[in-house]
Amino acid sequence: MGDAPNIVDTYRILNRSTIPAYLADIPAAIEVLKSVDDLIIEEIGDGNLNYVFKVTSSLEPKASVIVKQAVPFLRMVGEDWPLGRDRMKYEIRALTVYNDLVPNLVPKIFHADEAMSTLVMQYLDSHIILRSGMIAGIEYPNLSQHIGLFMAETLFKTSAWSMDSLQRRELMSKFTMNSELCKLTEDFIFTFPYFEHDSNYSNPKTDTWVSANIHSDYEYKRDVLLFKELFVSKSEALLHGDLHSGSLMVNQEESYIIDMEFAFFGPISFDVGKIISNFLLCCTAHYYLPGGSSYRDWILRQIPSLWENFESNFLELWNKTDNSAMLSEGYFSQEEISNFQSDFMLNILREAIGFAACSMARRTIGIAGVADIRDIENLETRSRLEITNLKLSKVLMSQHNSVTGVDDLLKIIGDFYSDQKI
Ligand code: ADP
Ligand code: SR1
Ligand code: MG
Repeated sequence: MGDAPNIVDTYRILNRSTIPAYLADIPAAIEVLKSVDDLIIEEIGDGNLNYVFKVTSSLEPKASVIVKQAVPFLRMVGEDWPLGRDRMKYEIRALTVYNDLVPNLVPKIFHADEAMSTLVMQYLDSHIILRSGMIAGIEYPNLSQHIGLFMAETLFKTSAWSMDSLQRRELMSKFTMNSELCKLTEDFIFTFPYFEHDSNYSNPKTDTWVSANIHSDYEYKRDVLLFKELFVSKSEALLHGDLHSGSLMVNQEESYIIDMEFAFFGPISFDVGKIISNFLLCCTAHYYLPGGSSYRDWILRQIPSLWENFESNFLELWNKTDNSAMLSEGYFSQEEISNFQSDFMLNILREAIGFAACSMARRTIGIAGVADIRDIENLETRSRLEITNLKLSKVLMSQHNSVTGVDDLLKIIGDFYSDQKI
């Protein structure tokens, strides 16, 4: 028998003292920072899972890079909740795919280190997290166009409608083991919020309503279970997997998508539904936040706009594709394909509405809330908005299958808000 391979685990948790030496060996980072002497290093992570450092040159105060590292636990809970570091492997792989497909919509990679679970990337210097911008009531003129384009390019081009069968299965194999993060989604979006669970959030004013109207509503919970099944079983395209307003960094001209560690092959509608739900959560919040009706109207206009941008770009890409795992020249006529496409897109919309309903419920009842609502100090006000979001979740869930287009969705939402005394 030969010697066992000498496998050395090089992983160590980085901190402000060790980052300069780590970056010293990374030419692309040195090119930005010029030197690793006297770096200004701040931990700026506000996410739920990882550590994110902004590293700035003392020679050029405008030159910064981001160092993002996964640690072997869930940041928002602490070391008591172990979580494998593999998530960074999938973030690196997905960001690499996105840099090929949509280079203007994602940060550039300077260094990707699976062994250290670390990504060194472009610092987005004039952008803020979309959630903060929306809480502040800022309108972004190009946002829905960028989100629609991002979803169309990434979801179509990693689907069987676009890719060759063998290449696609090879790409899928690089994401199938993102098991722990898929499990987090299965638990925290589709399971724990729908019964009494220790991890759930509690607002005494909301809890009674939840137990009478969510935990005791069999039909609603059955529909959630059907969406859980869809999430678990439909491997349609490479998803971002966590496309909410905390995963976009924006300014008036540009939008960047970050934080793709939940990437896996799942149902296209999951990404679409998640982003729609985050617009709705913020819309409800602006019944209390100062944006008022004019900002709520702006938010609601973004939903058809992002859908239409997604749909038109997705179909344009499809119509340029003759051969793929699913398509062969001569197989279907253009008219037949057009009919098929209409049904296909409608099905994505309906599924997206169901996923949006689940996402609204989990952000209200589950551990990981949204600042739009959870940062409201007055528990009574917060509860009113929470119950509004849960009622909207139920309306969306019960009506998702009757929708025949995005205008119907908008009407359901508009009618819902006008019936409420918020
Ligand atoms: P997590 O995986 O823990 O959710 P995120 O990827 O969402 O972490 O990053 C946390 C925060 O770090 C973001 O909300 C943002 O403020 C900041 N951040 C992340 N990536 C960048 C970047 N490329 N440029 C500037 N800031 C960033
Ligand atoms: C414990 S669940 C943490 C959540 O944060 C991420 O942003 C995902 O949405 C995940 O579900
Ligand atoms: Mg994250």
